[in-house]
Amino acid sequence: MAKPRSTKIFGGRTAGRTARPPRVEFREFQTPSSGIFFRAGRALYSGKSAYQKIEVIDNASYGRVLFLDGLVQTTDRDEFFYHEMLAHPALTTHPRPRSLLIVGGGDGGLLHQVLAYPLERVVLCEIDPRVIEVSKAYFPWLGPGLRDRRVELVLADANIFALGCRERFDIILVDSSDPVGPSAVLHQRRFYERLKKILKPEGVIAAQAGSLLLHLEIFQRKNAFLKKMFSVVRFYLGPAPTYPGGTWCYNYLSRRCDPLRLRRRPPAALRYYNREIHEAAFSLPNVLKDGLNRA
Ligand code: AG3
Repeated sequence: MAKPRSTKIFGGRTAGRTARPPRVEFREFQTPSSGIFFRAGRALYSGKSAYQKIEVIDNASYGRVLFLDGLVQTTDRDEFFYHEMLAHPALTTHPRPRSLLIVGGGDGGLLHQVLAYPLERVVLCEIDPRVIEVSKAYFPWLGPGLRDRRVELVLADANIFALGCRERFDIILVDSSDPVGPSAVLHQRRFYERLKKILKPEGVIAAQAGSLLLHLEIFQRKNAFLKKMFSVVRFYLGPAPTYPGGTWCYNYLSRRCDPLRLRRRPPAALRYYNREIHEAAFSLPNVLKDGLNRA
């Protein structure tokens, strides 16, 4: 698939004919011929870091939207679907989670979810310091999370961090970007081998896997190598209204934990996740079941 990108279109059909200020459209091409757009004023932030293009806009319907290399990462309005589904299935099924590693997640949305549990230590491993700075300025979740005494921020490529890391974690959450493009390495066998080495024997990995509609072939390959590495390899699903295809897939990986044995209540006041959602999320539609069986 061609690399998606965001395009800004200055002006609109009414430009030049009315007194309205020019509007800007920020677009993600989710496929070469389709995508999503957000109208906004000028970007609140737009810059290029050593790793990627970073943009933050304010949209009347979705609030703050963060793009990395033109791909929507998070919006005020719908981030809870994704962040709750990446955090809570692992955290409610692990017998006694004390330490947790987040891979990526520099916007802080996932960090906010996990800090609601009585964890002792949380490491946030983000490659791009500029994502941290920009998110601190424009997303309210990040500042307090980073000031929490339990949190250590490591600015590093997770692939390299995992290789040299001597610590073992109870839970690892992979909040990467798409399985195609620059973050593809975070969906590959070598990376998972490294993660397995820094996971405690009874540990759980939950990882964002990609779009149900667009990444099926990648899931087939991933499932094949994961099955050789972990005795528990499950996919689960959740809504992601602003991501390609609208339904997002996650992996639950463990050597010992049963993803359907809930051991504790999730924090109060979540907006999507609950016990029934948890159980339902592991029921897979035929398109995914059949696709994975074929691999
Ligand atoms: N990480 C997953 C983003 C995937 C979105 N893909 C896309 N828009 N093509 C999100 C990071 C939020 N913490």
